[in-house]
Amino acid sequence: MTWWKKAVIYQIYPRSFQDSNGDGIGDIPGIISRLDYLQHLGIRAIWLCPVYASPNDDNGYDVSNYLAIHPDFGTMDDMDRLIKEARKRDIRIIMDLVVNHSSDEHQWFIESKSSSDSPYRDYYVWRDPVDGKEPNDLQSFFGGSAWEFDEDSGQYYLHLFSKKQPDLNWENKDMRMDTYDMIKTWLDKGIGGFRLDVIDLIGKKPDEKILGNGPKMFDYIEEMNRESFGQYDAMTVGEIWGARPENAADYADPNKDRFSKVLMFEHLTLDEEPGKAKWDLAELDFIQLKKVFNHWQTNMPEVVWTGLFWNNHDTPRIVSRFGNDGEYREESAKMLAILLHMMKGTPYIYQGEEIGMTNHPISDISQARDIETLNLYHERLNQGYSKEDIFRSIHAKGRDNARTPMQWEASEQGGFTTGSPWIDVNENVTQVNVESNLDDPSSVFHTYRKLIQLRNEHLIITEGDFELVMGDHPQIFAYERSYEGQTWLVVANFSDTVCEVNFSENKAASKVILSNTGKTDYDLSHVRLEPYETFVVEK
Ligand code: ISL
Ligand code: CA
Repeated sequence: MTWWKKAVIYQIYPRSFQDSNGDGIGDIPGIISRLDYLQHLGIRAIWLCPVYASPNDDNGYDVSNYLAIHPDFGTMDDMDRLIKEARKRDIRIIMDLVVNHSSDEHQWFIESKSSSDSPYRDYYVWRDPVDGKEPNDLQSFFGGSAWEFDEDSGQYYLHLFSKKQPDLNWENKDMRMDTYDMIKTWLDKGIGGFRLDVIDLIGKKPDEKILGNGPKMFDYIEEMNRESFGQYDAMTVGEIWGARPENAADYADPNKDRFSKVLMFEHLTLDEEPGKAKWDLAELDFIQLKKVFNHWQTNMPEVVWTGLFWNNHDTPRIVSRFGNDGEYREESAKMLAILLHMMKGTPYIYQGEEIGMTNHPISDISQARDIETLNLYHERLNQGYSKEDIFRSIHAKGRDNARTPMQWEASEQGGFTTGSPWIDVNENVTQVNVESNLDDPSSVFHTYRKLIQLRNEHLIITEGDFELVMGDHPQIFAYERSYEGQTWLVVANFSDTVCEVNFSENKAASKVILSNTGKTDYDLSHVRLEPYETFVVEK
């Protein structure tokens, strides 16, 4: 079996993981110093968010040199050391590849902008004005027009994200070949693969307002595979919000030489008003949540592998979002862990999730760091929204929630830095931290660790069939996995009230594999579940 089918992957947001030199910014030496911790947890790969040279308009997702390390994070020697030290612990480094756009400070863009005759002009998307205005009304994902005017040449360039993130023109063959060379340089260093940022946008046709899944996207992905990572033992995973079981094989059929797997995003779109922005909050539809997981688990084509996750650096903390970050923080964090890690696919853990870190509601906009949140705040103020409304959205969905420093110990800066951190540490660091999790065998951390061990030991988790149970129940999330005559039943009370259920089987469970209460026997004909109580039994 390919290594990444059994593996659990850990995502690191380097600015917020571990500072080693007191400047308040997490760095690569800091990550190296925590590799033993990650090995103890049991993960087999790290997805490392961007550490490349960058003016940090979007915290590294605006790359000014793909082959240089940002001095905030260290040096290329530090990076080589990280790759080597991780390998010693059987951990691979998955780099974040941001090639839909670069920074406007990348040499290519500087050349491109310098003259309409530059050989690099066509590396980006330039268009003439229409009636003295933007070529069309395409909007940037971070607000405002996606077109920025350049006085010198009298043309506009496209930026689907901030204006400091000009979109690369994938129709240009030289640009593509330069990009493949860069990819190979990284693979030659011994990294384990790539997570490809917004890769569904590279086939865009801005004149026709086609963004995701443009007509040539699959040609580019195939070419990229053939010309770069396909020549290596590399795991590749695309960030494709629109992937569904129906089209997943287009992205990740191993016979088609595209990506290794697709990430599941659909479950993270269920608490917003359909067709509106993520900021337009709606109550989670629990029945729909179960339906969506069921659909992915049962209708995914046999050859396609799924990446499973609850949260990342762009989304709220899952315990605050779908769990309960007050009275039942630990119970619900463990419930969410068990539900996801007992499914088929490769689970990703976002840093801090393994200790049940929560959202961090800010009280003043001066505490915000993220460009998306800052733009939203000003845009909605101008549109007449009340501050109260805007903060409600930011508290629920702002990306800084996930970007507060990792909470290592119960001190003021949580062991993250000896200096002053670039973004505030969550005040709950005194209760929520790694140190206390390690000491307590029933902690959230130890639940994650146990789940990883189980995945290593039992093929039923990676290979077994999935069947949703009690799909219409308003509180219970339950499913069965079965493999070679064996059946495991996973049952969770996805609510903060006690719940009683009877499974038709008229017998006590034979064996408890795991529970978030420490209880070791359940009578399936009559189960009483405390809030968020969750267990896995072999039937
Ligand atoms: O965070 C989001 C919220 O509204 C997403 O829409 C996000 O912009 C989208 O998932 C793309 O994300 C990726 O590319 C962005 C970068 O800001 C994100 O951090 C990255 O994960 C641009 O490179
Ligand atoms: Ca530092």
